[in-house]
Amino acid sequence: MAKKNEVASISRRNFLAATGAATGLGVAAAVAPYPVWSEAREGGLNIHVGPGELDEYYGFWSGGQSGEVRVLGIPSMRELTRIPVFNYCGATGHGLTNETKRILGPDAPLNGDTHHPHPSFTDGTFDGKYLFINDKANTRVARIRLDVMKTDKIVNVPNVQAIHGMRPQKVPYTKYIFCNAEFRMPHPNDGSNMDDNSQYYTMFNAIDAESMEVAFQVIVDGNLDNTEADYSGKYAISTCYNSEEGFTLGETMRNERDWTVIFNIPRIEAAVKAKKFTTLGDSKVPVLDGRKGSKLTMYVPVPKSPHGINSTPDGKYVVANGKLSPTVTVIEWAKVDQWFAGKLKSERDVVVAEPELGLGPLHTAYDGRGNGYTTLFIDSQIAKWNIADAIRSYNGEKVNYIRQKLDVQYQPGHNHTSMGETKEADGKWLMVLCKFSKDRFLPCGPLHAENDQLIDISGDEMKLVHDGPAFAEPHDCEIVRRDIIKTKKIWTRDDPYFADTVAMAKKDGVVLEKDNKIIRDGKKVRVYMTSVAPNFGLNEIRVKKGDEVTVTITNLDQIEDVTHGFTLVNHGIAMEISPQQTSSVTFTADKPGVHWYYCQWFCHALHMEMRGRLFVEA
Ligand code: CUK
Ligand code: CUA
Repeated sequence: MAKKNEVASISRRNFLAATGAATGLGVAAAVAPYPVWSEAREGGLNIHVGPGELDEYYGFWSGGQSGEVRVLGIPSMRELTRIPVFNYCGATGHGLTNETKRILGPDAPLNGDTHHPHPSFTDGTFDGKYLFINDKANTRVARIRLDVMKTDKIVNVPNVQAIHGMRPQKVPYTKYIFCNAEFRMPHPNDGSNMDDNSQYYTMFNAIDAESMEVAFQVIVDGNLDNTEADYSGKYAISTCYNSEEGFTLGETMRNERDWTVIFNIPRIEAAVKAKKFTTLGDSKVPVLDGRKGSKLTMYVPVPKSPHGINSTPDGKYVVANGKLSPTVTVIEWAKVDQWFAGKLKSERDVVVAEPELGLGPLHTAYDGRGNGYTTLFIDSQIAKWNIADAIRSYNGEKVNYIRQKLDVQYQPGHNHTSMGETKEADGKWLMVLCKFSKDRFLPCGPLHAENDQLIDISGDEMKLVHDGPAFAEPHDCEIVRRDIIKTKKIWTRDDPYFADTVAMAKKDGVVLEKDNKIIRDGKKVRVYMTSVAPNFGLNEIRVKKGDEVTVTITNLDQIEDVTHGFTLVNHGIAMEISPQQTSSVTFTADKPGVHWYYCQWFCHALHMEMRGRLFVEA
């Protein structure tokens, strides 16, 4: 114990010396720009990130049924920010401002069910540009710009219901976001044939990551659960838990084997180019038939209702997790090449191992040292197993491929290792997202938090080091090295996020960076003003009852962290205006009288005085 303390105090002293140098001498900051988290600790990694220290990783968490994305520091598990995506956010005005309404589209529902946050890739690793996230509830996919951590595009996927599994292409770069529509539905879905199962199907979808338009859709047999991309850029692979094409629970559990379906992307692209596709309804998206017998797909039978699907960081294998079978199925990509080249007889010939791990395997993560870490939902455990040994065992050798089983609290779903979804898996941290937390936290009524558990996997043994409560089922997360993410400190004036608003001001002859003006255009009133702590450019706005009022505010402050806000009392109006940002909101002035507006972000000693009056004449 004494020895442990000594180690801790030495590393602390080193840390203090380092910060002292950084703050004392301006030049030192170039070498160590911020106090760094120190890795050393006897018998494992250090999870303590002290005041003023910065985490080593960004964690991107799905916000589950809240419809948002959360950003955490790892290993501290401090919540750094929340990124509103499909939800309404009362702090930033996401869902309310004109800039965010343009992104959400007309009549967008303000709920979402997010599961799978995934950063964009270049050459098999994260490039820090975008984060993508699905909305199962309303069949959407969103893109978040990581430089400002704002949602910048949302696409409604047509002709399908419930986008669930989602992964970006890893190689050569994220050209497509692959995403599964989970539920089969009748086609056309216009009420004409609701009972005829033979008219039901679902589709695999590819979204162009730059334009965020759907590039193609592929009809499949069965349904689609999770999906994954390979490390050659040629394939995507999805799990199907309903090969029975049943509607009830009993029906979907009948078969001992369901399957994974592999999509041959070059062949699909060639078919699209050769115009060998149809379209559905009003949609122009190319639709291809990838049902059994198609040259575009391959169906690999795997036991039973598989769920998660995860490529190994060495690029050689992909693992389908059995869920209702105690096994996971290891598929070798090189053999998939052979099958598509007509060199293998059976689809099962691509399977190179099927290790038995325990009850309810859902998802597998990797350490880059040849081991898999599989969540066992029913056993409430993580099984650490060796991939090479599992293959040996499948080939008849007597080897034990299980390395360790660790209890987790309780019922884990996804798990993720640091950088583990890339070729740069570094084998330091494992995050396990447990669905139940029961006795782990102070009770807060019947609805319990999830429990996100941090496990040190740097040594031979897994060590549980932290419990992290999380609201409304995150499902999934990503752990990204911090040097990959490069964020802006303040907005730049030419940012596309508010370019449409800037263009509208230009039409009104307004220079946003200096003008404070009210423009009347029939029953429409456009108010332009600046903000500089602690002042709005206008303290009075006069309009008439029934006017449609658009308030556009440009924050001229250039100092990092001086965000202003605009809240109009009793109107449900509030928005964020960060340094050098322009934000706008439109509402109807339907209540005669005086209504105060104020800055709701504490920005200055005179922040309370940053306010003005809206006069609505009867
Ligand atoms: S899913 Cu939830 S535990 Cu939506 Cu990726 Cu597996
Ligand atoms: Cu501006 Cu508070």
